[in-house]
Amino acid sequence: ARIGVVGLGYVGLPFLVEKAKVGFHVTGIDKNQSRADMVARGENYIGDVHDAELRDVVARGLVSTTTDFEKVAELDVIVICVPTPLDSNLTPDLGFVRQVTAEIARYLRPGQLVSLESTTYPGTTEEVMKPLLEAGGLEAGVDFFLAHSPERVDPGNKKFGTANTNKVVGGNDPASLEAALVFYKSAIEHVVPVSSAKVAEMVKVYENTFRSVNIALVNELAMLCDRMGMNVWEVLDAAFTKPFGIMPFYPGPGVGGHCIPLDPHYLEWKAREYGFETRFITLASEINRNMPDFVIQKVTRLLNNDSKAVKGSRILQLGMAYKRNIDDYRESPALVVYEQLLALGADIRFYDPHVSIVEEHGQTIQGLGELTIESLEQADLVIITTPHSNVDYQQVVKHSRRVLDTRNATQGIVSNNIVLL
Ligand code: SAJ
Repeated sequence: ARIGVVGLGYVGLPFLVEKAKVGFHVTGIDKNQSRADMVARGENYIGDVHDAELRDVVARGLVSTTTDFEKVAELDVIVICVPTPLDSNLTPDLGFVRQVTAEIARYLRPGQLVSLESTTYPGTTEEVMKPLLEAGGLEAGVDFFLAHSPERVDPGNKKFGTANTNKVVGGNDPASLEAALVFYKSAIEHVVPVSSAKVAEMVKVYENTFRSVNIALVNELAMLCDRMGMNVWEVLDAAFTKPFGIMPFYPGPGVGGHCIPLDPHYLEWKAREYGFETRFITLASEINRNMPDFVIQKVTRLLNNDSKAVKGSRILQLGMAYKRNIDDYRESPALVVYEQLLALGADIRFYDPHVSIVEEHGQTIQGLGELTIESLEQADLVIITTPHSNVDYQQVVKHSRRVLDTRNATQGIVSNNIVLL
């Protein structure tokens, strides 16, 4: 079968490599010419993809790329992995999904399978994709197959990748489900069929809502423990010794990435269409979005204790990526903390072993090229916002006047100049 993957990002490119690795010819379709060219040259730009694996499948002639949708006519399966952002008032923006689906519809032919992997509200495949794809007269489930299978990529996860993460699959109809199951089983160890595309869509937004709500719960606990003069990390470490009925979540400076802060609002929005006001989603988002402010409050208190104002204080921030051991700083709370301290007049610099430069709001923020003892000693305050594994926190604590650790990255290091979130 000839496979097409639309969207060569952190979901599409790993998927392309996994399918090519098991021998399929895969066509990567992306509107970004430079991405299409890089993939065609076997040049990787996604952290979770092994450079050598991409080079190998390209060298074996199993990969081609294009920015042009007319190649769709030559394919048997087309998988859509384009972003589903929110617009300014937390309303779903299916612009990319609609755009690529309309393009696919122009070249759709009998026998093809189209599968949407982007995270979206329950009903998208049936209410948005299907009409667009049937516009040319072909009928879903009869002339072509239509399915939804949510991506479960966890960027930076070394244990679970595309091939060994259970994959939920829902079809527009039984024939479509059957076709999708055959396709997904060809490169994924365990596939989980469900009764409709809508169920598959709901599964995914529930998964992300589950995370957002539980992260917000520990964030609220962190703020309460701060007020009560208790160590939330000690409370949580002890709570997670319970061998059943609980799972570890930890507080932090906020929730980043383009999934957890955003995807739950797709469900909130769709629920309103049914006259149902969800409450956890809004509440969790508010608490998580408030965490950078909470960090700023703690910074202000710490400097105040040393009779220093934020304005003019030298602050070194360790971590800009939205979570450990990756280079992605989209929606990163660390960036919010940095920008707020800068706005308060702090003399702030950042070091992140995975992020050397930040391009945001048309501005460029240059990070320190290396973490020197001098940069630690010069700082009035060092803030840890992303707990990357490849930073020597012993050295950080040893050479810093004071450390505000928002991620418990310094766990196990005994020192009286560490303050935890
Ligand atoms: N975070 C906390 N405390 C926690 C867990 C996470 O503050 O206990 C923060 C992280 O630092 C990060 C944000 O929340 O800023 C999101 O972290 P995440 O662990 O949910 O990771 P993502 O968003 O990169 O990927 C998640 C996937 N992660 C896991 O399941 C562990 C998974 O939910 C989805 O496959 C993916 O979103 C997606 O694409 O939807």
